[in-house]
Amino acid sequence: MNYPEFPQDCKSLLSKHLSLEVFEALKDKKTSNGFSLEQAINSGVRNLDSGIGVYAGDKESYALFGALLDPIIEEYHGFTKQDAHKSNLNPDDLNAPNPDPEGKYIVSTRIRVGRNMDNMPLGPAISKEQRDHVEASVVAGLKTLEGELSGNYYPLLGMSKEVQDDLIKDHFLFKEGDRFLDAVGLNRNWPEGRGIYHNNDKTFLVWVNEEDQLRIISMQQGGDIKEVFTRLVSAIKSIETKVPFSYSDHLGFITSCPTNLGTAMRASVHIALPKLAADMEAFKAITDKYYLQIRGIHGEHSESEGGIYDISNRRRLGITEVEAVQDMYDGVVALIAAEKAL
Ligand code: ADP
Ligand code: DAR
Repeated sequence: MNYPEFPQDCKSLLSKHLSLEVFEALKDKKTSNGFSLEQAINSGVRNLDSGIGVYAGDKESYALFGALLDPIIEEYHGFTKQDAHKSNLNPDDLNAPNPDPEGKYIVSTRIRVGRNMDNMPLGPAISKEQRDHVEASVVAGLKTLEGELSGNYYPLLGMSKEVQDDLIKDHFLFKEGDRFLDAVGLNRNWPEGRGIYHNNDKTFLVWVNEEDQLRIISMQQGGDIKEVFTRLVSAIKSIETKVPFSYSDHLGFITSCPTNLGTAMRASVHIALPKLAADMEAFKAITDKYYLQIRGIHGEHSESEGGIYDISNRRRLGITEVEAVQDMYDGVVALIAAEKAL
């Protein structure tokens, strides 16, 4: 493999931190699952518009390719090798009365975490047999859930295109054919081994074997962020008794993408801010201040529609789950105040 040349306008953290020295030090290394540097960086090499451009093939990748991943993790999360991750999944510690009880701004709230099975490769390095085993293990665990969390599993294999398209359109199911995931081998054997579990109300959902082996999701209309968080915590605590999660004291919950390490949590609202949207400088000054990320209405790499934005916490590692949700909540309160003032 030759040292990849990135164009001047490439902004990915991969292009910034893959010096020739780091490349030479890592280019011939492979993890015990056979995952190489070339595989880890292929997404950023092929997709020059990547923000990060690198994925891990297993927990071991984070140590073996640390010369490249550590500076990327430090820059994205503000988290150094000396820092230790911490967790707090106690909803009582969240100070978040509904910031929009009249429903004038917040359309819906969604909080998700990524999880991967312990002692298994991550999606980029997993074999078909291992991925099918993960699906079977996770689904067996999900089928024991009770009360509000009880539901059904719907494999992608055999799902009608109409049902699949409706679930995606209504923000419940992951998109297909993501080119960033494709380039690191996360879409191999698609759609086999993939699917979605959800309860009847679709307020609790689990994606199986997309970017991570589990995406545990709580969502509902409106801005009752605390209720969404409380449901998610209850689900995480039930599932973890059935499925062992990959975790490290330093990096928290292990995920395929370094941006999701730690809490692996993204807490978001779909929120209508038409006046602020007319002043993106003021909008971004607030989202920067509260460590927020702005996405479009159909998630990552999508555009806003009708002045509605997906606003979520950007930090995931080195802060607790309560702090991640508090980041989002405090930012949303500030955004609503700014919208009201305009
Ligand atoms: P993630 O990586 O957190 O799963 P994506 O950005 O890929 O998120 O979005 C996944 C899906 O979740 C998309 O359909 C997106 O529209 C939907 N979504 C994200 N946040 C919300 C929200 N607050 N309300 C409703 N749907 C949401
Ligand atoms: N395509 C990757 C995505 C980075 C963060 N989003 C994830 N993991 N879904 C990029 O480098 O832009």
